[in-house]
Amino acid sequence: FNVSRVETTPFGDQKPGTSGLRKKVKVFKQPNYLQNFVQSTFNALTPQNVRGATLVVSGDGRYFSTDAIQIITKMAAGNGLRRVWVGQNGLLSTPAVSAVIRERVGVDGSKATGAFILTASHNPGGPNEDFGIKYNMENGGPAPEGITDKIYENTKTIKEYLTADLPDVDITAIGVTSYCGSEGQFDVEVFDSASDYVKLMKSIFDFESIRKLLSSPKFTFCYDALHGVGGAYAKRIFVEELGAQESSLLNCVPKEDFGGGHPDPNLTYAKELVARMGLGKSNSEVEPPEFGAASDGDADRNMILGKRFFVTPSDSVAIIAANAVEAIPYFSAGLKGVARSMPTSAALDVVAKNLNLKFFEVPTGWKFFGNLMDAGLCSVCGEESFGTGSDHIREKDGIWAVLAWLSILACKNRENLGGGKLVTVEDIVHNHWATYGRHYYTRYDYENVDAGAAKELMACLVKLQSSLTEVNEIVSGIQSDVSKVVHADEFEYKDPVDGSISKHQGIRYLFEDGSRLVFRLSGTGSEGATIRLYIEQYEKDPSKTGRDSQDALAPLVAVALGLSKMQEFTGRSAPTVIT
Ligand code: VG1
Ligand code: CO
Repeated sequence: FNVSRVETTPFGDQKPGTSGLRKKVKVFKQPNYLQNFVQSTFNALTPQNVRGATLVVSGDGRYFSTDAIQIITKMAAGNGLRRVWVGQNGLLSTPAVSAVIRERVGVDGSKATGAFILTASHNPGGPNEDFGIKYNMENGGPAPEGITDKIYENTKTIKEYLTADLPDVDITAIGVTSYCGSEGQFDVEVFDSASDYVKLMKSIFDFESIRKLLSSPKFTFCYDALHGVGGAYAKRIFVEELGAQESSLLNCVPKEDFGGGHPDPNLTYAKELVARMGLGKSNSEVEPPEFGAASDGDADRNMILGKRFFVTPSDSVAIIAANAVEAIPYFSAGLKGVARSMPTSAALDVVAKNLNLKFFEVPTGWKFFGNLMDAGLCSVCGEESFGTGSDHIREKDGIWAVLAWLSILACKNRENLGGGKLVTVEDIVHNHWATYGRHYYTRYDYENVDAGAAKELMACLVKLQSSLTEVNEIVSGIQSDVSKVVHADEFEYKDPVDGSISKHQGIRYLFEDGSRLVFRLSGTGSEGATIRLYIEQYEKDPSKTGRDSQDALAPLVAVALGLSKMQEFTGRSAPTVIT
């Protein structure tokens, strides 16, 4: 093949957000748009991670992925990479990509040094929806800010990109295709999307004990992939390895438009599962399953449900951490430490304190956990946004979280499967609250609001922080029975491993009784702005942990909406999504 240099001009809008570059498909389809970003990324890497290197390219299978894979493969050959690895049909979940970078050995003994993950995660897909791309590093984790900043700088000055005149590669058939260039050979290896990941899961969990749980007539199970890439793993793991019935899988055929849905595993968008679990409005006669779970488009997020019961993601990571050593063989030697993102509730903090574990609070986005894990400081971590994971890889991991919960259920029911009453998801959560107290928690998302108005709202909240007296006057004017604001700031993080500093990571109002209000602008949207409001209140008294969370939090919600003048700025009387 021949390599050519193609002239191009910069686009001004290629700044990666919380998790890569996410835009409408029509933006990505502009001539040279994807090429500019890919070349800017190659130019931001060290030469040994480009020339002669092995690159993984795959994603959640959304619309435009197959075109993107062809473009990137040709550019990889043009930039002197030695080989590209592609999951069959271009499918690899985000956690599977991380596992492949870390664990997979190619047919010729090669190892990958990075990946382009093609996904916009929980955002809808299709010709009029979102596409996304993100680069992951040698450790299997998202590129840190130092690299994403460099990529962005490069996109502002790019003049040319390199590409090779290869024919389109067949990504449907497993196997290696070799091409001969003037500077040497270039291979494309298409491999099974699931096997490396399945192997890793089997090395972490006790599949035999989960199999026993799933085969017990007392236990019923349901998993919804929302037509995302999780479906490519669900059948292999839950049905073939663990013996679940095929009828327990919902929407497990990956589709490039996610069946027209919003592949976000929450109570609003995972409608079918929510109804099946007895949480919807429909009063179905059928008894809901004991356990239900869903994952997002790229299968790194998870939602955990019990029968007519929702587990908040903040509680989920705390409960996994509290039970990991006993229930999951991978952790049997103990946890190195735990971490959560700033807006995630402090449920994990209480577990860390009780179990005397190292604890870290990082900004939103999985990239911040990677350094801690690489340094051996953190085993289990999570985010309130339905992200949970561990140091087995460097991404959050939806199916891992489901297997972690199944492990805990299997462990708690070891003696009960023959006779005795099943310990349910709800029991596990209630017992946890009884031991550690409960963090009432809710998140309000105002999606696609006017970007200017959102900025103004945030600026006002920052300005207000300079006078706590004024803040408390406003607070008591709205609601006399909430405690006082004792501290207000913008969250700033100093990475304990490399010393790097990330500023402006969310506006916090901290109350005397431990309650918190947090405001952030989303960094994953593709249109307008999304305001996220996080509300939390701690209740230690075990007789008071059973309230409805929206009721319990109503006073704080009123304070948050008043303090931020939410309706005045956004024109919205209600959020788009409440979690
Ligand atoms: C959101 C979540 C954040 C998560 C990120 C990527 O970011 O809040 O916790 O890490 O999505 O998840 P933001 O900036 O929109 O709040 V995924 O599954 O979209 O890769
Ligand atoms: Co995702």
